[in-house]
Amino acid sequence: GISASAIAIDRRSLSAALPKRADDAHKGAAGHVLALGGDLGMGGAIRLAAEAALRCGAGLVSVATRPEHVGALLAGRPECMAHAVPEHEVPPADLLARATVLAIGPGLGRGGWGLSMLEAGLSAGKPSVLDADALWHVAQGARPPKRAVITPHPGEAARLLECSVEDIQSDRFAALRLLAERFRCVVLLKGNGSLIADGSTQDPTPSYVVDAGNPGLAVGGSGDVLTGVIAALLAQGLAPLQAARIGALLHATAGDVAAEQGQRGLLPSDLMSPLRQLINA
Ligand code: NPW
Ligand code: AMP
Ligand code: MG
Repeated sequence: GISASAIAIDRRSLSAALPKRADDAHKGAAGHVLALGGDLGMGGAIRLAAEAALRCGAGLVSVATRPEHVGALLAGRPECMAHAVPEHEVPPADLLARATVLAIGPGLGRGGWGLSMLEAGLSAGKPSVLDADALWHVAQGARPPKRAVITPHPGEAARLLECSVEDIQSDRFAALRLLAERFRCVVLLKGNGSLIADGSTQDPTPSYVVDAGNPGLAVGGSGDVLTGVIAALLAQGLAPLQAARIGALLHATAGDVAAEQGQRGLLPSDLMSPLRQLINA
């Protein structure tokens, strides 16, 4: 079961979260993140996730998205590999097979294109981060795979538990516990004081509260960056609970660094440079 109190984690937990890179490291050793999402009108969300994965040290990052978004994605971030997935198609099996980790959901959309992208991703059986519209489809009955991290904001948590946002926010620990019990995976309940718990084990496990972050992070695209951060940590070998804990802490702390220039007007893109500094600290 999940305990009712939580262990507070702050930026001191970041030091040595990741081992130093071996001198003879190569890109294949740092994992391959495949990000699935970016339906029409939301191509930026999947680009933010992909870029965050690169800035957090993933060796390779591929994106499968709408054909309409491939040009802009590559123009803005040529380090990504981009694969066009037209309507009524799914990412090719060999692309899914090559990935170490999947990040599914940023800008995925709630239509058939997004659902079949999600189903193809789930069938790959890889460690996965499910966020945003992937969680919309989970609320409709899709099941998170083994070794999944789900990252609902309070609105998504309410949809997953079929209750109101007020119900979630009035007892966030209870919501965390219910999500962990229902979905049997690692849950990160986002917000002011993000909470993390592991529902994949029956053993008593502590939950964690992130003692960092600020309301400057309340801006579209912020959560999409977090998805990429956690995926990069999974790709570099952290277990799902560790990846969620360290990822949430990195993201919130990067938000605090970025907010030194003001909370209003903070852009999710501003998190990239602090993320890089903090993950190497
Ligand atoms: P309200 O009504 O605003 O008060 P959705 P989404 C509630 C993509 N994006 N505390 C909120 O409440 C995402 O990746 C693309 C309390 C509302 O009811 C997704 O794929 C961007 N309530 C897609 O858009 C940038 C909260 O939840 C509902 C809450 C939809 O994602 C933006 C909203 O949630 C965006 O990331 C909180 N902290 N947070 C891009 N540049 O391409 C939310 N709510 O309906 O799941 O919509 O989060 O905008
Ligand atoms: P999303 O709603 O998916 O874009 O995710 C928003 C991200 O910003 C999550 O990581 C939240 O924890 C963070 N965030 C949003 N509002 C706040 C706040 N008031 N204080 C701290 N973190 C926040
Ligand atoms: Mg989001």
